[in-house]
Amino acid sequence: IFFTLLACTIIAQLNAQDRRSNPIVSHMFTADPSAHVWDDGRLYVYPSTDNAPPKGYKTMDGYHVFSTDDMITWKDHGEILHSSQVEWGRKEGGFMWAPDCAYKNGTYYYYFPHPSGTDFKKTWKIGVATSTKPASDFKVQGYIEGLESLIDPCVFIDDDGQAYLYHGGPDIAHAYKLKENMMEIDGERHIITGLDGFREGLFIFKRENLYYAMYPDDFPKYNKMRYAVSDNPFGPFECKGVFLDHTDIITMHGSAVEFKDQWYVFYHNGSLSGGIPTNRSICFEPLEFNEDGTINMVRQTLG
Ligand code: FUB
Repeated sequence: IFFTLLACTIIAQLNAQDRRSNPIVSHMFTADPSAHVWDDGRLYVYPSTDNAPPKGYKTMDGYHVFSTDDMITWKDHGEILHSSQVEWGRKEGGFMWAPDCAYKNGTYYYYFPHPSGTDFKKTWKIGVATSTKPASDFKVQGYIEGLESLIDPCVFIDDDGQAYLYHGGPDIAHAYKLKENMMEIDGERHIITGLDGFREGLFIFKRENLYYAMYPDDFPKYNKMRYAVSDNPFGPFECKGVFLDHTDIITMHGSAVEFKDQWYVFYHNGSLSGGIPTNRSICFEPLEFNEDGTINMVRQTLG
């Protein structure tokens, strides 16, 4: 009986792995996945939305949220924010690029890059919307004052409760402490060093007292995902190299999270559109760490 039960358990686990498939969203185009596990025990992914062709990065106009409790079945919570709701945003809309979400003291803080003027290169702001729920009822509160015009926010909260804001791209990353209100920077700017070949899309996580910075590099034509480590959230970081090879499109952007005792990396590719760079799709793979904290090369799966 014991061996029969063991065999059934192993087969059930293998089936669960077989039933997971990439990309995880197939009814629309999604990109830049930022994954988090909240207190309700579900894993939430906050991506950006790509439009159907021939539209491009300029017309990315709203955000959906997806969640799961088994890494197999994904729920689309619908659109949670649209550029038309951003009063301070550029009047032409669009440019709702890679977001992130953080949770503190009963509030979910949703951070999104968006330009405030027609000259999108010089007017990027990091907007903040808040809600008491992880996937609905977000209201835009404004933007974080005092930042340079950079994209791709990431908010990391350390074990002591201190929140850090990172943003960056192209080619430079800045970091700040955030005040308790999660909407104002606290203290001086730190330029993050050691991110060899940094392009954009910085994501910070912590595992066993080591801070990991994962980021798309500037590898020509097709960006790859590299990582760097530090014992301080402001760095300096030490680059450890590529752990996720390039996909079929130029951009790379993602996140890493632990869920039910397994680490995962989220990223995007062009598998649903046949490699159209502005019609991306979010995927995930298991992430394996070695005893010394290094990350094994990730095997990308499709279908
Ligand atoms: O999705 C729009 C932009 O493309 C993101 O902000 C970048 O990280 C890149 O993925």
